Amino acid sequence: MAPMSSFETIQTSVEGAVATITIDRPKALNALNSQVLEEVVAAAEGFDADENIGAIVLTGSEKAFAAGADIKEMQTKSYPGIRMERMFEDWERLAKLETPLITAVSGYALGGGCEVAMLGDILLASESAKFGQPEITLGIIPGMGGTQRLTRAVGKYKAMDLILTGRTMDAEEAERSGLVSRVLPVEGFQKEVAKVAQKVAGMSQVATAAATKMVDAAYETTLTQGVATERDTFWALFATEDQSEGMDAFVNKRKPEWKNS
Ligand code: DAK
Repeated sequence: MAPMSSFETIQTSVEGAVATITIDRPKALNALNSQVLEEVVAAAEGFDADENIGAIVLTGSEKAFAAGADIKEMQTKSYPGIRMERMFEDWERLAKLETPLITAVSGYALGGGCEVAMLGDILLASESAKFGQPEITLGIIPGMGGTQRLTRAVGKYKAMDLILTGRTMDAEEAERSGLVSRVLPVEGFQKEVAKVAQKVAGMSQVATAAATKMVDAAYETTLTQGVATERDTFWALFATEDQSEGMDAFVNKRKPEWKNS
């Protein structure tokens, strides 16, 4: 990956086993252009490959996680050019990370911003978060999974309401609808996010990778097949050192020391 210091649209930091990627285009409310995509994916995949990292946080500023794809960059695109360059297809790579990805939204998460937030495994929102898919107001539709992931998260009728009217919903409605994992106070938001991330990063990485894979499988398989695969994966974890360590630590009333193997 490009050296971390050469990133221009994001900032990265590491605290213990938690890596944080912060989208940083304040003048455009963190609108997602091609450079943001390249840098976020490069940083996330770099952290994913780093065995010292147990959780990745993707966040923005207090005012905006991201106000959508960069409309000024998209404005002059035409078909088939947009298709041939496979614009924005690579955002999907975030859904394939093995390391748990926590998306932390304060302020606007609109259009592509909402879709990127939904690529995470855990979605944390500050009380100021505003979610929406306003593409319809631009004469287009969501194109990075909004019609699919939002519908799976909140159901057909709430998704249609948001996608057909372009309205935004606040954090409280988003939590009630099943879009967000937790709503946290605006003050100290990033600190609380870090606590959740540290908690996840403190687990066996073999177990977290298996858990995220299996929960994601719930969207792709039938119940019978999903439950069968879960059981196989569960059995397979009994071949890991971390299963022995976790259970021994419980029985002997001590903290486990994960080997991630
Ligand atoms: N793109 C470019 N610039 C943006 C932007 C955006 N999405 N959102 C905000 N900005 C810029 C504004 O133009 C303004 O820049 P200057 O005029 O100062 O140069 C600056 O950020 C501050 O914005 P405002 O002055 O508008 O700030 P306000 O607080 O008044 O309003 C707002 C905040 C978030 C309500 C407003 O900025 C807004 O409505 N923004 C647009 C929201 C939106 O429509 N988002 C959806 C974009 S469409 C694809 C897949 C998916 C997509 C695209 C392609 N492919 C597979 C190819 C996704 C599409 C989208 O996300």
